[in-house]
Parts: sequence; structure tokens; C-alpha cells
Amino acid sequence: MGDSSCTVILPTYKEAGNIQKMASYLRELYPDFFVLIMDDNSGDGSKELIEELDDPMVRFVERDPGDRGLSASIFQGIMETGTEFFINMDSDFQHPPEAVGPAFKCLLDGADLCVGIREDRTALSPIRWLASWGAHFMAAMTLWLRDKKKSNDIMSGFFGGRTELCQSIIQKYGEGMDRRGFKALFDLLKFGPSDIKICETSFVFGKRNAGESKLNKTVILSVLRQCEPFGKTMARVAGRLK
Ligand SMILES: Nc1nc2c(ncn2[C@@H]2O[C@H](COP(=O)(O)OP(=O)(O)OP(=O)(O)O)[C@@H](O)[C@H]2O)c(=O)[nH]1
Ligand SMILES: [Mg+2]
Repeated sequence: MGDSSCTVILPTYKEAGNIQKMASYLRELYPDFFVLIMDDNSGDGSKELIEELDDPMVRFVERDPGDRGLSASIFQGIMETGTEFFINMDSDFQHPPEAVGPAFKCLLDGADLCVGIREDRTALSPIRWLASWGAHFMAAMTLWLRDKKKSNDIMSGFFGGRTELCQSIIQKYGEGMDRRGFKALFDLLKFGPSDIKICETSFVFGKRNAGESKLNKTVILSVLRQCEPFGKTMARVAGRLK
């Protein structure tokens, strides 16, 4: 891309099977981008695997053990970003590294936020699909009631933004944000300005490469329960599905 104005944030928890491959592949595809790994004390050798790369453009942050959470890791990653733009993505290859380039272009073209829309969600189980649909619906209603911009995939974990703007949203409203959950983008939209410029890119949502999912049924149901009253009903229905 010929421009070192982007940091790829990788929140990780026990991703030793993926993290080295992911960081080196990103660096190969985007030699000018920084990679910032926000690790929640995985203790599975991830740190050593990144040290092996010995790459000054790749930084491994060991987070405060008392503040574990996916959204907390993403918010901290944004606050620690030193480039004009950032892109946040999963480290298990469900978000293809090739999708970073088009998202970065969106931001260069003037968007405040770029959201990666999951095109094909057949990798999701029926309960995940239902929960994802329910959470999206409730989040869209919340944004509509607050007169905020919405995206077609509010629960997407693949998104980027203008660092300064996102840092100011987190600085101002961070206390009201859900740090333990899986919906950092929703919080940025909820607390961001009503006229925020959103651009969308699409990608095929793949299957996890190695390791295990951290998104269990409890996390999914807790997201739905926060979206009452309809979300509570959805949680009850989803709770009965295998
Ligand atoms: N720092 C940090 N990262 C996390 C935490 N939980 C999950 N992650 C990372 O967030 C990303 C998404 O987590 P996944 O477990 O893959 O969740 P998912 O993609 O919704 O679920 P699957 O489709 O089953 O993989 C991965 O890169 C995880 O390593 C956490 O508590 N802290
Ligand atoms: Mg995953």
C-alpha cells in the first residue's frame, strides 16, 4: 500500500495455533502496516511465537489479567494505535487477511468507519445464526431509536476506523461501554456521532483455522439478554436449541 498509516489490531486469547501465521501473513501482504496483538494472558506460547518473528512492526501486548474481555482488548488496542487508521480482525483466519486492503482503501477514501460484512455465514451453527440475527435486529433498533447510523452487520468483528475519532469516542463514553462482550463495533456506533461516515466491504466468513472458539453459548445468550424485551425472548428460545 506504500503507506505506514495503518495498524491491524488482533485481539487474541489462546491462539497459539494461528497467531504466528496470521501476523507474518499480514506483514507479507501489507509490509507497511503495523500489527498490534492484544493478548489476554493466553499463556499458551503465543508470546514466544511472536518473539520468534523478531519484527519491529509487530507488537505483542500482554493485557491486565483483571480486565479480560474481547471488547476491552479492542478498545485498548485502538487507544494504543499510533497510526491514522486501524483495522480490527479476528486472529483465527475467519476474517481473511486479504480483506484488510479493501477496508483500508475505504478509510483512505474518507470513511470514518469501515465495516466488513460477512457475506456467507454458512459457517455458523443454527443457534449462532439465530443469536446473530437477533442481536443484529435489537442493535439496529437501538441505533435507530438513538438516531445513529447503522451498518448491515453490526455484530461484525471485522471493522476499521479513523483512529483519532474512535479514540475520542472511547475516551468520552468508555465507561458506558460493554468491555466483556463481543460487540465493540455496536458500542462505537451507539456512542459515536450521528453523522459518522460508514463504508462497507464484504468478505466470505470462513471457518476457524486452528484452536477453539471462545464464543460459547453463555456469551451468546448474555448478548441477547441485554437486548430486552425481545432479546430476552430470543435468549429463551435459543437456550432450548442444541
Ligand atoms: N484479547 C482477547 N481476545 C479474545 C477473547 N475472546 C476471544 N478473543 C479473540 O477474539 C477473536 C474472536 O473469538 P472467537 O473465539 O474466534 O469467536 P468467534 O469467531 O465469534 O467464534 P467462532 O466462529 O466459533 O470462531 C479471536 O481472535 C479470539 O482469539 C478475550 O477474552 N480476550
Ligand atoms: Mg472465530
